[in-house]
Amino acid sequence: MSIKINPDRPLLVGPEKPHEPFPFALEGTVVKGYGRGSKQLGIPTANLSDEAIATMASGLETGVYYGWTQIGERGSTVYPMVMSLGWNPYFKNEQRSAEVHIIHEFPDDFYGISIRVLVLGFIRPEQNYPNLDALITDIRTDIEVAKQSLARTHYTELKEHGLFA
Ligand code: ADP
Ligand code: RBF
Ligand code: MG
Repeated sequence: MSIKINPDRPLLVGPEKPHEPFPFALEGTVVKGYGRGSKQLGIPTANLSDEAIATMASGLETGVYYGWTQIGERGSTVYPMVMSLGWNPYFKNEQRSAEVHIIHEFPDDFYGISIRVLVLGFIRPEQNYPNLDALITDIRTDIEVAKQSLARTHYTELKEHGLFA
């Protein structure tokens, strides 16, 4: 597993304060995906149910986003996240998917649980890659982008958004 990040990419992405269509809120359920997130990439992704994908398809382009997320009960801990919305060209998926990597280590899986996502910024379009290592390097970089970009005041304060209360 590679832990490289791409030194040529900026780590601060988006304006000082989120603006339309952000913050973009969605709720759904964690469903079974294709079973290759954690195994192949070392980056597990909570795949969202079709209703949540439909909500987003109406308001967001495909691509990679950052924001905050919460699983299970309202009022519980809010974590930073990166989300891929799209067709996963590297794996040649035929259906649109939305996958959230929560930037936190969990001891167990949480399939079937409710998930709330507040999308705050666009990072980049989806890309195809020559190999898996290149994909992982870009996802590792996305995680750094999310951490740095969310550390700004107008992003941090949105952890208290009504979606999570
Ligand atoms: P699948 O293809 O079924 O989505 P993954 O390999 O992508 O399988 O693993 C995703 C599952 O791992 C999630 O549904 C969740 O239950 C669990 N998981 C554990 N830690 C995390 C995390 N930090 N972010 C997202 N999912 C996690
Ligand atoms: N898949 C792609 O084919 N191209 C991408 O650019 C891409 N970017 C991603 C960015 C993030 C932050 C995450 C979590 C996933 C991304 N994926 C991308 C999806 C990846 O292929 C997916 O996690 C695997 O299909 C495993 O489920
Ligand atoms: Mg997954």
